[in-house]
Amino acid sequence: MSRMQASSGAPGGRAGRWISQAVLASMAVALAAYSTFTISGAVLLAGAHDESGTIRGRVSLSGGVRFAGEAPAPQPIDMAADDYCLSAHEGEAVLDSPVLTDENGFLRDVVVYVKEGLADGEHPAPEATELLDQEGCLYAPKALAVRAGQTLVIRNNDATLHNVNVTARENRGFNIGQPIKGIEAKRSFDAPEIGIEVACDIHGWMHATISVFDHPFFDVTRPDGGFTIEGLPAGDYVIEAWHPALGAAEAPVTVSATGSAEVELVFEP
Ligand SMILES: [Cu+2]
Repeated sequence: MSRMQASSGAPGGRAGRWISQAVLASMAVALAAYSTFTISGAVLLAGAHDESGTIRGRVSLSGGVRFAGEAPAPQPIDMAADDYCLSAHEGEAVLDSPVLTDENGFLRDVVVYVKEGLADGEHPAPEATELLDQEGCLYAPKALAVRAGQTLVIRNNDATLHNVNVTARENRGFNIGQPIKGIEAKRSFDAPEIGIEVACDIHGWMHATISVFDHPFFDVTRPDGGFTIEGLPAGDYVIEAWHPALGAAEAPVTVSATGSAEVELVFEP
């Protein structure tokens, strides 16, 4: 864990603060719900539950709904350097910003993960692959999270040349050219690392990050800033939110088995 802690706050390095934590669904609520239709009792009740808790939350800039437009306004990307990229977005402006929020200040593309409190244990990488796509001369997603050892497919879905220049600190970086539409490369990362940088040297606006975890307890925020981390044993944890331009913010969370803890993480510009 120490390696992850050391690397997580490094780029940007600014600490945020946590605002509130409320444990919502308690055992009492769950039991009350079951009592209305449970006749045969304990067996049904035990079988109906997955004995693990969930952390749900949102990540925002300056406190979500109290947001007053602190994020820089997204600017149009100038794709004039490549006719293919221009034609891929004919008639539309492609807007981008290092910090993307919705109208209420909730942040997308933030990596949220359990930083402290997990019991020691092996979590073998899943068979399922993850995809980093290049389409319309943009990365999709801009923030990707994978498991250590998991196969990452990197695909060029454009009829133009991209190169994929990956700069890592704890893992081996690489730089590959992908000249043909539909071409795929497979790679994996061995060590946990937050915020591995991905860039295309041909199209200077193309940037993404890959974060690598040796456990499954992480998520990347949706456009509404929301995230969900499921399957946690009951216990006390520290979760951290990391964003390449904003740094890290953390919060303590208590999770009850079969319960759901609600957290809001806030970055202050
Ligand atoms: Cu490119």
